[in-house]
Amino acid sequence: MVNIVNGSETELETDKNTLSNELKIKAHLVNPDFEEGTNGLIDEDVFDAVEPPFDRRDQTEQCQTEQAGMERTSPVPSDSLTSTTCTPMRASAPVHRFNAEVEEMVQNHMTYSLQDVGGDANWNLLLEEGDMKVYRRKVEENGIINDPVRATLSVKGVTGHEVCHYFWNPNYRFDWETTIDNLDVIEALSDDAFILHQIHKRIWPAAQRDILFLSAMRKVLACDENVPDTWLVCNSSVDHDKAPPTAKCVRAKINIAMICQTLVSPPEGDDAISRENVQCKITYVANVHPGGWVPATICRALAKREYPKFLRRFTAYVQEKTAGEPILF
Ligand code: B8X
Repeated sequence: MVNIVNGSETELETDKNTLSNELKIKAHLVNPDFEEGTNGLIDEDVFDAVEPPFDRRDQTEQCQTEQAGMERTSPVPSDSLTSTTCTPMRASAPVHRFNAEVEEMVQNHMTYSLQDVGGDANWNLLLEEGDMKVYRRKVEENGIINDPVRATLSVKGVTGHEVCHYFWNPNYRFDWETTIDNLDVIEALSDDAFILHQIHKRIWPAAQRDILFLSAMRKVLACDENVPDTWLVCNSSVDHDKAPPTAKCVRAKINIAMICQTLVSPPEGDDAISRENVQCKITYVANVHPGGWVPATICRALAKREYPKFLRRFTAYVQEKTAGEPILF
């Protein structure tokens, strides 16, 4: 298990063998968006317009992974839309104890998450920027906001395999993820699945959140030669004895997928395929249950601001990392 804190660089040793490729996870530099004492992600005017802060914890309070009682949780249910997408099972896959859950999640995302929600009155278009569209469906359960978010966008010059590689591999997390304080690799399940613990930066006035999740990358072969293969990463909450919930963080629950299909336009004449001929069609779906009450206005303002910001930053990062590199299909 690796505990990543600011300023240190560590190598990952796992309970099983050392990972096939060593992971040196760089420390997260302090991010100017999160100067201590400011209200972080939400503008003052948004905050002033909502209920008085309901959580008066000291803003300097950090949450640590401490031994505490385990509680059984299950992943936040994925959004249920019907689809006729072909979903062949994977040809061969490293087997681990969560394999069945991963296969079920992959099937669900391939069946439901790729459906276009643009014409669905239940989904509100939050933002349209170029070809990026971010939709949200309003869901409130027992007074707690649990809005599914769905985004579609195309990224020029990169493949679905490359997008999933940089999204899944924790080695790169601090390069593009600006909303986390801490990242632990709890267990390496196989060469395409980890269990990770992330402590997210506090979103004042809400209590600090952490998430414990299975992160698995998969390639789903298309069953029709006219349909591209799909690469996807599923991040879904699990329990693990080594990272029980603590009193100092509210444990949010996630069911998130980055689903990618590579589109290739034929190169001129006999030219080899270059990055000018490829683009990645992304469908990003996020179900985040905050784990406890957060003012609806804060939750919704946060999602409206943070998901587009994350998608812009992350996709630009992949373009930058792959520029000039051989194409990974
Ligand atoms: C989002 C929110 C909160 C997350 C977790 C979150 C966690 C994205 C995971 O796509 S990811 O799997 C990338 C790995 O980090 C992932 C977002 C707070 C709940 C009260 C906790 C909500 C605040 C929203 C948000 N925050 C950051 C980025 C996007 C959206």
